[in-house]
Formats: sequence, structure tokens, C-alpha cells
Amino acid sequence: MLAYSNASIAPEFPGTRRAVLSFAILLGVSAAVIALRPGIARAHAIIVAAQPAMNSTVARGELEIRLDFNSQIDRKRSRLSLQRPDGSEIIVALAPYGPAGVLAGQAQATLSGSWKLRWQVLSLDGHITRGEVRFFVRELDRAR
Ligand SMILES: [Cu+2]
Repeated sequence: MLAYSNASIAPEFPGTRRAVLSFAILLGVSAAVIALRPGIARAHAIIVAAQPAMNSTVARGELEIRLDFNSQIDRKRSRLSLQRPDGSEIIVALAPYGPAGVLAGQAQATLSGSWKLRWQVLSLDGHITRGEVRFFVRELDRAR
């Protein structure tokens, strides 16, 4: 009975069913493209300036972080984290206000050594990009 009613309904709306299926596939493909898109190749929000700068050395203590992107970003769906020399991770609280293409925050750089600032941003065109900035922390008197 069930099979009979399905069979009787389906032929009446073949175009609609096909359109719905095509749309569902298109959505799935779009999501996959966004998920697989690497942060470097053809990125949609890319860094134009970084503080701390890539491979720079900064003084131990209060760390001011600022990343400038080439486009507006959705701050609520973007994040910054720091990987410390011992491998542990700090989530950086983002400054809630500021220019539309900027992510900023502060952290305590308490360990000397090699750090990584990891960023992930959602640009307003819906694409997620990510990357990292390596920098070094040293004691103040040896930093500059
Ligand atoms: Cu894009």
C-alpha cells in the first residue's frame, strides 16, 4: 500500500523532486568546498599586517595582538589562540570593538621560546580561512 502511494505521487512531481535533489547536492558540495578550502591558497580573508609580526621577537610579559585582514570579518565566528613553547594552548579573548577587518586581543606571554598565534576567521562572503604566525618571546633585556 505504501509502495503504491509513493509510486502514484512521485510521477506527478518529477521536476520538483529533481530540483530539490539538485539543490540539496549543491548545498552539500558548497559546504564541502568551504570545509576543504585551505587557508593559504586563494584565501578570502588574508592577513595584511600582524602584530606580533611573523618570526619577530617580542619581550616577555603583556602581549598585544592585532591582525589586520584584507576584508571585513565576522568577529563572532572568528577566533585566536596561542600555542606556548610547552605546547599548551591559550584562547585569546577578542576585543569586541574595532575596525571591521581587525582581530585584536591581549595575552600574557610568560614563557620564553617559540610561540604560535593561530587564527581562524569567517569573512563576510561566508568563507573560513585560517593560518598561524610564529614568533619568539625573550626576556625584556634581550628582546631588542
Ligand atoms: Cu570568499
